[in-house]
Amino acid sequence: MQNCSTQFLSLPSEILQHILEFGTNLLSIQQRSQEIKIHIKFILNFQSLNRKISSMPEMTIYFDKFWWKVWETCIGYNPLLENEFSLLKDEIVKGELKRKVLIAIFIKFNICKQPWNKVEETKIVMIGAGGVGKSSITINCFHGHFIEFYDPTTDEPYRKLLQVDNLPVMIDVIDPAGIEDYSAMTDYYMRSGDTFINVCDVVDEKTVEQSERVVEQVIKLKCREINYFPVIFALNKVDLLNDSNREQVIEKYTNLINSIIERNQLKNTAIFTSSAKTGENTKLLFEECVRRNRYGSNDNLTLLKEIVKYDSKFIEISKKQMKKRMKQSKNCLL
Ligand SMILES: Nc1nc2c(ncn2[C@@H]2O[C@H](COP(=O)(O)OP(=O)(O)OP(=O)(O)O)[C@@H](O)[C@H]2O)c(=O)[nH]1
Ligand SMILES: [Mg+2]
Repeated sequence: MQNCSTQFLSLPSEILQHILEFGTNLLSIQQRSQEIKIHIKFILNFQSLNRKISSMPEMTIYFDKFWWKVWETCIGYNPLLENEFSLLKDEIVKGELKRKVLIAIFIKFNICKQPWNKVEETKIVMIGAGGVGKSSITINCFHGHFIEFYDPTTDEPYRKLLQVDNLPVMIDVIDPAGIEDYSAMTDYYMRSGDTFINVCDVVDEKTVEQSERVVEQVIKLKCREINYFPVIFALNKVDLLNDSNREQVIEKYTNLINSIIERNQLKNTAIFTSSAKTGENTKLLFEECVRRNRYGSNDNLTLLKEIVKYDSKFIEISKKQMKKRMKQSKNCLL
């Protein structure tokens, strides 16, 4: 039997090109949805027309790699859930990876009505006490300037197309009033938000403590089994700290926030310093929301689990039915 690399090299050059291009040029391919479709169609046709080559053990390794890449690119793989994904991957590689990936693509893009070329969207809700700088951070990111005077907000929406890691994403930012003025509308925004920027004021310790109340409210409203929705903490107004105490204050508040994260079992969080006045990290906060939302959602893991569970059952039933039919046809006297 030929070894793996010889097998690989003996593949027709078109198929080699499709496998290699798909694997090496992921980012740009993600932006060109039409090309993914072409790669998938090509490999799919090749596998069904050249069953003999495709079913060689060495070849199935390459094709499994290809189909897993399709999964990661089109459906979504969360590096934070690496262990759970690799367990499932082992399970589905044994039972027709291609079939399961195609089912997932079908469900995701046909049933969920999310076309390939739809621009990704993330809804971000600014949360925190009044006067901590929620509006200032948003204005700084959206318009690039800073407003000195304080004008308490009444629910402001913002919408902007960003490029995060070379991929376009439409962000919708809701900037409600501070926790002191929360209303039924704020509950509505919190429920519908994908990601939260929880802002604290580094010159006002009580706002760091208050941020836990906001977290508790979000948890209550989201009502998830696991608190996987991203919460990005912003230690804002760091421009007001002087060099002598900056490190100390930041460390103290980071510890406080870490204990809030632990107590409330938040699973997808990050802590950043920020300043709406100097622009420090304001854009990064929104970008991190997109990244966390993009890679951190465990919906895809749930989808994969369901497919593994139900498709394996379905395959078992069809095999039994097939055996029964074969038996019946053997008994047939015609
Ligand atoms: N020095 C400094 N001042 C800031 C910063 N961010 C906000 N401020 C000031 O803090 C005050 C309150 O800022 P806002 O952005 O209105 O605060 P908010 O959280 O939106 O307040 P509410 O809408 O009432 O909940 C304003 O006077 C801002 O100029 C910052 O990073 N540095
Ligand atoms: Mg505001």
